[in-house]
Amino acid sequence: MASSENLRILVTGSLGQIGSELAVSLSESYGSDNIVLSDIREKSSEKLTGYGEFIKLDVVSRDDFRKIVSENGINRVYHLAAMLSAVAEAEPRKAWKVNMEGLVNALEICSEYGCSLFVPSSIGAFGPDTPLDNTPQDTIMRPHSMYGVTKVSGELLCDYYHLKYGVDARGVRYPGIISSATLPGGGTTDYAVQIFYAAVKKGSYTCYLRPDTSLDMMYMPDAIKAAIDIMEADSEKLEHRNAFNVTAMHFTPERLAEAIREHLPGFEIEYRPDPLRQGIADSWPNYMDDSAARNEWGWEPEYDIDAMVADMLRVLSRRHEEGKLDYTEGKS
Ligand code: NAD
Ligand code: AKB
Repeated sequence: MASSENLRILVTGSLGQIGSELAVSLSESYGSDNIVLSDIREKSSEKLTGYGEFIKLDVVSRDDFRKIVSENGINRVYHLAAMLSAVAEAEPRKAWKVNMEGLVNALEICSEYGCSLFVPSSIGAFGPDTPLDNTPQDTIMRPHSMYGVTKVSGELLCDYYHLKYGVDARGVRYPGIISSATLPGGGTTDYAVQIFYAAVKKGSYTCYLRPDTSLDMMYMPDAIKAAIDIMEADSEKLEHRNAFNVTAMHFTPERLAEAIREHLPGFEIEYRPDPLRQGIADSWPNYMDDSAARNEWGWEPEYDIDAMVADMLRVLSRRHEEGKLDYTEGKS
C-alpha cells in the first residue's frame, strides 16, 4: 500500500452528495495537488474549485478510466459513482450497468495499477429476510431492490479481487447520509435531508415514508471520517473488508420531526407514503450492529441525532438568511 505521504487519489462520482464533501477532506489531508476529481457530469465553475483537478469521466468507459489513473499516477481510488436506490429502481438495467460495469472497471484498473480502492456499500445490501433489529455484520443478504442486488454483488466482487488478485479493496455499509452541502441523488433515505430544507424554508414537510419507519443514519462528517479511516486502517487487523456495517444513529420520521421541533416549535409534518420507497425502507435494517468496525479499525461516530439536527439547522438557517438556500420540495 502507498504510504499517506505519496498518495495520489482519484474520486469518481465526486459531484455527488458524498463526493463533494469527501473531496474537501481529502484535499485537506493529502494536498489538493494529489487529488483528481471526476464525474460523468460537467462541474459548474465554482463547485469543488481548489480541491483537486477535475476531469470528466463516465466510469463505464474502461479506457477513459484507465487513462486518468495511468496519466495521473493514481494509487488510491474512491469509487463513488453509482445510481442510488430510488433512481436505480426506476431504471434497473441502467443501474446494473453503471453500478456493476463501473465497479468491475475500477477493480480491474486497481489490479493493473496496484491501487487501493474504497467502495461504499449500503444498508440497501440487506433485504426482508435479514434480521432487521441489531442487524449482524455477517447475516442473510437477499435484497429485493436492484440497488441492493448491485451492492451485495459489489461486496462479493471486491472480496474476490482481494483474494484472487490482492487488490486492497475496502468498504463500509453506509446508512442514510445526512448533509447540508449537496442534496442527495435519489435514494430512499433522502427524506432525512429534505426535511431540514423544508423546515427552514417553509416550516412544514410532506414525508414519503410512514412515521414509524426506523432506519440507520449518519451525519456527513462521520461518513467522511469512516471513508478515510478505513483506508488508513492496518490491513492486518481487518478480518472483514467488504463491507463493514457502520452507523451513528437510527430514528423514525416522527422522531426526527420531534427533534426539529426542539429548535423550530411550529414545524409541521404530514405523511403520504410512496409505495416504492416505503417498500424498500421496510426491507432495510431498523438498526445495525457495527461492532466489527469498532473492533477491527476503531470506528466511532461523533454525531448523535441531537448534535446532527442542531448543526443542520444552524448551517441551513444561515444559508436561508443569506438568500442562498436553493430547494424545491419533491426534487433532490
Ligand atoms: P450521488 O447520487 O449523490 O452521487 C453519485 C455521483 O455519481 C453523481 O454525481 C453522478 O453524476 C455520478 N455518476 C453517475 N453515473 C456515473 C457514471 N456512469 N460515471 C461517473 N459518474 C457517475 O450519490 P452519493 O450519495 O454521493 O453516493 C456515493 C456512493 O455512496 C454510492 O455508491 C452510494 O451507493 C453510496 N451510498 C450513499 C449513501 C447516501 O446516503 N448518500 C448511503 C449508502 C451508500
Ligand atoms: C439510498 O437511500 O439509496 C441511499 C442508501 C442508504 O444507500 N441513501
